[in-house]
Amino acid sequence: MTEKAIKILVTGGAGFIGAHLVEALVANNFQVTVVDNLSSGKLSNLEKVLSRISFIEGDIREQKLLEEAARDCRFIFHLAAVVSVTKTVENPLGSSLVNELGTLGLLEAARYNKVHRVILSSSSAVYGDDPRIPKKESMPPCPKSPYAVQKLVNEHYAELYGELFGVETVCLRYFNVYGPRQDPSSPYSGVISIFMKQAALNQQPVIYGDGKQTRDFVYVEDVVRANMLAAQVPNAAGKVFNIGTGQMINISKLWNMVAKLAGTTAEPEYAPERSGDIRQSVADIEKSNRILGFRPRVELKTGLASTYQWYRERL
Ligand code: UD2
Repeated sequence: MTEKAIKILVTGGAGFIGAHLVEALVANNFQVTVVDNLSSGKLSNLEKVLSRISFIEGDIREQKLLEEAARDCRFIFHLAAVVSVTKTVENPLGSSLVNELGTLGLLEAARYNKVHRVILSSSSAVYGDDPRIPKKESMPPCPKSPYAVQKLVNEHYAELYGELFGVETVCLRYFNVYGPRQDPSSPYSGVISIFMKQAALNQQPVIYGDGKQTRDFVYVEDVVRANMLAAQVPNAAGKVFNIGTGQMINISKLWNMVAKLAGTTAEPEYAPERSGDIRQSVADIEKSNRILGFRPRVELKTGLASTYQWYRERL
């Protein structure tokens, strides 16, 4: 992707993942428009590229705004969403207006503007608590939260827009994404961002449950590359892909790695397991490897080190 002046719309471009993607697109000389209502994203995430993009502070529930923002765009990367599972449980209707109807509006804007391809951010949440691992795209979805239902509905709409209207779509099911700029401020923030903050401040972390639950942590730069591949690879259209590393680590071991990096001896406090917590999660990345050519490049140790450096400079 090195052509000049191709127009690209990124919704949620001021968010943690979105801003990394925008930086990569700008570095490749694309003409980028960002739509973000700054409800969870921050303008400071875009500070390095703000003078080189068009930034629209706006909401994906505004159809006219989407239709204008998508004008002449060849690609749309759709990352805007209510990203907190808890918030969608507290407010299923309100979150659905953003996560479901907002996405439908975006697909309409893509259809209306004859956008070549839309890349949608989905989630491993669609697998729910099916205990089988690794998670394969062919497994029946088992959504256990409004968030997961909303993401799954989007996947269905995406496929349908390809079939009915010829709008190419690709859905990426992210596993646990981490890296610089992830906001550690809520208890439901990504565990790595929380551990980083606690380690840097020499605070005691809380581990929910026995710490033996596992996750597949994927570095944000690898997620950005997955998005770029999803835009480029011809036969990715109409498909859903897991984006993880295929490796899992348990939460106690994760804390040990972070503590070692930070040189802290703080011992975790163990608290009761969170309700609805999934025991084991790891992606099967055979399909994304085979079709997208996706191979995660950043090992956990390396990704944690660069993430920790970022937090240490800021805390
Ligand atoms: C991830 C996604 C969520 C959804 C879900 C689908 C993130 C941030 N969240 O939730 O959006 O897609 O997967 O299954 O990627 N933990 C601790 N101590 C802490 C914080 C967390 O022990 O201070 C544990 C937590 O109980 C869980 C694990 O760490 O077992 C990971 O927690 P998380 O909130 O980072 O992500 P997860 O997998 O629950």
